[in-house]
Amino acid sequence: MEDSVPLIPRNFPARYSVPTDNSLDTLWTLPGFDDRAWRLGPNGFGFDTNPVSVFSPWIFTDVKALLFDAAPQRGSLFIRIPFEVANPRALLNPALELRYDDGFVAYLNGVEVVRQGISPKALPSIATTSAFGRSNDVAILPEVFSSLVLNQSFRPGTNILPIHAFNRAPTDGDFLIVPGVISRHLCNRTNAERYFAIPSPGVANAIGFRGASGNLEFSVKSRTFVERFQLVITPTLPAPLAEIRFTLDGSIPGTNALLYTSPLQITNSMQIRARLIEPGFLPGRVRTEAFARLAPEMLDVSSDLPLILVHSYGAGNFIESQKRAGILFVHEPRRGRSSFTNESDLVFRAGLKIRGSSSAGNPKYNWCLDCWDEDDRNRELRSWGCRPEPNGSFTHPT
Ligand SMILES: [Ca+2]
Repeated sequence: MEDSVPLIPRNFPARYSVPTDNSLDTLWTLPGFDDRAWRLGPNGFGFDTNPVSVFSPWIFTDVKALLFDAAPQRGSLFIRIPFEVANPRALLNPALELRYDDGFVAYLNGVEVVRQGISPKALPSIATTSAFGRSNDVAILPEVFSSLVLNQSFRPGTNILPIHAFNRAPTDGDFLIVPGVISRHLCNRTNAERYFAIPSPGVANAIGFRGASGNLEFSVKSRTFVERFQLVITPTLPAPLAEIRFTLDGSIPGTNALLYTSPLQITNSMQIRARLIEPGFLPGRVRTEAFARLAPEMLDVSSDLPLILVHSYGAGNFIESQKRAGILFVHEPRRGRSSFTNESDLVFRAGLKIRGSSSAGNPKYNWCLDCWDEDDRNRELRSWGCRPEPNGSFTHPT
């Protein structure tokens, strides 16, 4: 059962434009963009040259002159619709609701929230056309899109819904875009399992997620290296609508983290934390892989003891007062000698701090370390004698 409330009144006036070049880039999607020079017309944009039009009941601003009749013909229309939200946290199951023919990219306050008819990684431009043509009977049915990134992009006060709508081709004889935002009372009369991002004891569940996004595969696992290389990150299972988001500063990647669009060139020491984010699903598991570039003087280092390389990846020096995340690369002896140029026998995340009081000022101080999982929680790493409790300690060899 669904009972939806529109946040944008029917035929509400919207700004629209047909840019003739790409100089606006994504600036026009930002809330502060000055759109006063754009045309103003009631929401419900399109045209239809078919003898019998199924779009006409939905068209309140005819844009045939700007698109189909223009020379050259054009297939992209940019729209900005303002609407008010008093308290985003009080919004009940917000969603976008669109009638469209044939594709679009929708933003909310500058953040892309959903796209249709264009591949996930393509950069939209004024020349963008929809990868598929929709049947007109289907195009007039409202389609509802909800996602975590949409929920997180509302703001109190005036919100801006920018839509880049595009046709199957500039020569295509029909076009429709009717964007809206709704909030919904939902009642799931089902025993199907659902997953929830935020616990809500005492109040109704939100619509829930069908599950979590999938996992990621890295083409190269954590290791030391000398020569630069290329790193490819792919979903373990096909996920055409998913995004791979990643960070390089050790933080957990969220929906605003860097968007992975092409292989990464690894030229220096870096730590990559990535996760898959699929619309309608909880974000996937975080995966961390770390790479340590060996300085020339480290190439010839060898020992009859295990060698351990510790890197904080920009988190600064380890201190006494609290544990900081680092990555440990463990190199066991092979044929009696260990070397950093061998493949690492063990690489893991850990929280490290300087241990002891009197010895802490020594040039070679002791460390206290916990093996950490992706959420900085202690975990057991039996193969290295690293237990959740008590803290492992780590004495500098002399
Ligand atoms: Ca069309």
